[in-house]
Amino acid sequence: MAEARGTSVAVAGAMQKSLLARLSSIAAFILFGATAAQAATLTLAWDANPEPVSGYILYWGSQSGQYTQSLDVGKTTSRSLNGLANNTPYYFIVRAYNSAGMLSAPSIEVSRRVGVPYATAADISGDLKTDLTVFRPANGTWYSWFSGSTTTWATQWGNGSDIPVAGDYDGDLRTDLAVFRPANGTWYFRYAKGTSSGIQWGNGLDKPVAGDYDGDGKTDVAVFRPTNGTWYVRNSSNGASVGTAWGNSADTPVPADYDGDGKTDIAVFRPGNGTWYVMYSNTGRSVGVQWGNAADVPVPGDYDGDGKADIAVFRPSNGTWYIVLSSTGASTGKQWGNASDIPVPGDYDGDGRTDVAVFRPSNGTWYITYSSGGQGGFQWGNGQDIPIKK
Ligand SMILES: [Ca+2]
Ligand SMILES: [Ca+2]
Ligand SMILES: [Ca+2]
Ligand SMILES: [Ca+2]
Repeated sequence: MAEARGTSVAVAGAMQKSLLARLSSIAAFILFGATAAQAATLTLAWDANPEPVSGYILYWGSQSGQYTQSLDVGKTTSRSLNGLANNTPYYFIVRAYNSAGMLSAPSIEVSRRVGVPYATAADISGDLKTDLTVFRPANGTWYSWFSGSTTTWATQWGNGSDIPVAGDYDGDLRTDLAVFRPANGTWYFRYAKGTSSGIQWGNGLDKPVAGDYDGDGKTDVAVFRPTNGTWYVRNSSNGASVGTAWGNSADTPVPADYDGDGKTDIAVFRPGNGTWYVMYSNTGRSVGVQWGNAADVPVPGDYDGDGKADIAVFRPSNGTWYIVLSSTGASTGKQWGNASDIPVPGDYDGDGRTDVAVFRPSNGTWYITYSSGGQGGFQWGNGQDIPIKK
């Protein structure tokens, strides 16, 4: 029950606000996501068009921009769709029509994979808000402060030479503590439910790139091997091992769901030419997008809340975030942070949109600017800690 409630809230707020801000003449569009508990059903909702309308038409399909089905839902601003296929991505738009039969321009496209859990990054407590969490190498302890509460929590897991690789490995919508140990190429998991396990995957030269590559709602163990530019993924759904050559030794892996089909896409940022090379999981198509330069830190996230990761960089030299919004293609710049800060994008307010945020080692403070409005500063951690962002 908790899963269904939380997921709905997170997705809904995102769509509404992002659309209201930009598309005043088009129906704003929100989407209440399905979870494993309410499979094959989605509820879509949108704001009334400001001009007089006679009704609205929903369009959807399983490929971005290709809407194979539509439904005239009349003069209403929400609709539940039943009978959608589980483990299938759906892409939606909505248009208004008036008494003359004129159609409004389409809304932005929103997407959701049906019937799988959608965890929030670095959400230890499971309320679908990113929590403030640091891993302290000095004692191998994780310290978390749950967003919007006074609750704090600490658990020892890992040691000083481990790389934290938090994720929702069991698909219960709570982030599990996990470390990758370069010394033996082993991943050690401490699940939110209290159990633990380990698996050997990768070697000491590999970069861990955990993500949900097979789209079952559970984080998959994965490494990028710089020596041969190959990604080695272990699918959580069936244990299969998949190797994909993508990138070279100088690249920074930037896995995220850029096409919004619910599967993490293999992607690299190449500092030498400031180009992002993304392989879309839904179509197999690949693209190269020039965005950023060699000194920038890649910070992909879903800043506009349309279900697709946005290409983005943090530029330390001027403390500015440069983001390309996937919903419109528009780019934005936001000054937030300084050269010594560590960017920690996450959804701290739980509205389904990634918030711009930094961790400042010099004073152990998190500075967050919320997508839903307002800002916050929270002292949590110290200069030797590693802030957790996924
Ligand atoms: Ca998975
Ligand atoms: Ca994808
Ligand atoms: Ca997006
Ligand atoms: Ca947010």
